[in-house]
Order: sequence, then C-alpha cells, then structure tokens
Amino acid sequence: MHCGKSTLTNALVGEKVSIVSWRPQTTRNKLLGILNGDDYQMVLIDTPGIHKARNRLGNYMMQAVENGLKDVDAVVYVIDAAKGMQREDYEFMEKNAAKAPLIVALNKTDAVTQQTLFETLQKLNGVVGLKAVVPISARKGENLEPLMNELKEILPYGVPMYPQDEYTESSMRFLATEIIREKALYLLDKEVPYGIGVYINKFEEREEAPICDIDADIVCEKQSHKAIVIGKGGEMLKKIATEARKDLEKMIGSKVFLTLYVRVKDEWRNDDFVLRELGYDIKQLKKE
Ligand SMILES: Nc1nc2c(ncn2[C@@H]2O[C@H](COP(=O)(O)OP(=O)(O)OP(=O)(O)O)[C@@H](O)[C@H]2O)c(=O)[nH]1
Ligand SMILES: [Mg+2]
Repeated sequence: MHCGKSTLTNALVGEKVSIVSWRPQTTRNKLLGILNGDDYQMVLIDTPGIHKARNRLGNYMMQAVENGLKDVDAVVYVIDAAKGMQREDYEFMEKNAAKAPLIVALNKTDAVTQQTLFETLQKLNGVVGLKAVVPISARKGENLEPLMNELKEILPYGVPMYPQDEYTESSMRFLATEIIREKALYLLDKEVPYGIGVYINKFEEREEAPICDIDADIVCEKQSHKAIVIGKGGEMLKKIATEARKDLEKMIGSKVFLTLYVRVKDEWRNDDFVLRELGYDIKQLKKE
C-alpha cells in the first residue's frame, strides 16, 4: 500500500532515490538508498507495496518485496496513520516479527488528529514482538530522529558495503526511466498511468559541452492509451517531457535534451519479453 515507504526512504537518505506519487503501486522494484553517517553506513531497501498481483508485473513486484525482506538486519514496516490498522498489517507483523527486529513507522501523523493517532498506537501496543513503534511524518521530515536511533541501535559492526559518497545503486539510465514514469503517473488519468513503462534508447553525455541527450520510449498497453499519452496536438507528451527534463537536469547536473516517443505493446504487463526489456525480469530476481 502507498503508505509512504519511498517518501521515507528519500527523507532518510536526503536524496531522491525512489519516485513518489499518490497512486498505489508506484514503486515497482527493490531499490537501495544508502545513508552515510560519520561513523556508520545504513543501507535502506525500498520495495513495492504488498498487494495481490493481477498480472506478471505484479508477480515481479511481489518477488521484489520478498527479496527485500531477505538477509536484512531490521524491517521498518510503514503504516498509513490516515488509514489506520488494516488486516494485512496484522498479518504482516505476525508473519515477520520473529524474522528480524520489526519497527513500525506510523506515517502521515500530519494528516490525522491526535485522537486517531492515539487509537492506532493503542492497537499497535497490543501487537507482540515489535521492537518499536515510531509515529512520523515522512513528508514533513518529522520525528525521523527517534526512528534513526532505533535503527542505529540494531546496526551491526562492519565495514561499509558501498563507497561513502554513494547514495544509490541505481544507474542514471534507470533513474531517468523512473523520473519519466513519475511524471506520467502525475499527469495521466484513470488506468493509463498504471500501464506505462519507460525504455531508454539513448543516454549520451556530450564531450564538448555539458549537455545530455536522452531519447526514451513510453510504452503503453493500448492504441487508445497512446493517443491519451500524446494528447491533443502532442500537449500531454510535451508536459511529461518538460516536467521530466527539469528533474533530469537536476540529477545529471547538466542541460538535458529529452525526446520522448510513445509505442504500444499490447498487454505488456503480461508479456515476459517486454517485461524483461523494461527491466522487470522475474527470473533474474529469483536468482538473487
Ligand atoms: N500527508 C502525508 N502524506 C505523505 C506522507 N508520506 C508520504 N505521503 C504521501 O503519500 C503518497 C504515497 O507516497 P509514496 O512514498 O509514493 O508511498 P509508497 O509507500 O512508496 O507507495 P508504493 O510505492 O506505491 O507502494 C504520496 O502522495 C506522498 O506524498 C506524510 O508523512 N504525510
Ligand atoms: Mg514507493
């Protein structure tokens, strides 16, 4: 569920490692955020939200969740305070409390009354096996320190796994596809954005000038969706490109020339070949 896992990951890392939108199933992969402190390194794993898979992309996403829970030192389970405790929350906590220290981050405290918050906290009080419950607002960056302190307590001693100036394992190409997808999620309506995938055809930083040329395909599921993504007179595609370019320029630190194309792959979310092409290779995940 879209309770704010990616918002929290970004807030803790202090960089945008994961895209965010109000739509469910925004995150599709297992993503790393690397947090480098003076005397520690913490590797955060952001995953898709747990949901019933309705297609092969959904299966891939649920495998990503499973992988994300493997070999971790702690699990931060994020609950949306505005929604309160759901049956799935109890199920998850019951299933996972014994596997690794389980900390609940009760998120979106800014969006609920004290009374609602109190009631949910009381319910959480009754759950056995939790290491801690920390009310937070990931969006406002509130109360993140107590959460960090809980996590630091659990951190094992060891050498850093990543160079200390790194905050993500994702490639620029991957981050570029995600940024474009994020804008599509914001700007498109109804079921269209859920069937969007992004493929980078060209990603070239020019040698002679600080300019990056990016050509990408927006893959959608139906001919009728293609028309919507392009919009009247190409307006929608232009909007997506303009919004994406701003973020890409920030990320790359140079001017970006972004060209977007739209292509249709019927029902690609159930097509193993296209899924692999777009980077959602479940066989690869299962090997990890
Ligand atoms: N009011 C409020 N909204 C928040 C907070 N944290 C996240 N949100 C919003 O909740 C929505 C979902 O946030 P995400 O971070 O994408 O959630 P997620 O859990 O990663 O969602 P999926 O990747 O779809 O599973 C976005 O609109 C966020 O802006 C918060 O602390 N307060
Ligand atoms: Mg997410």
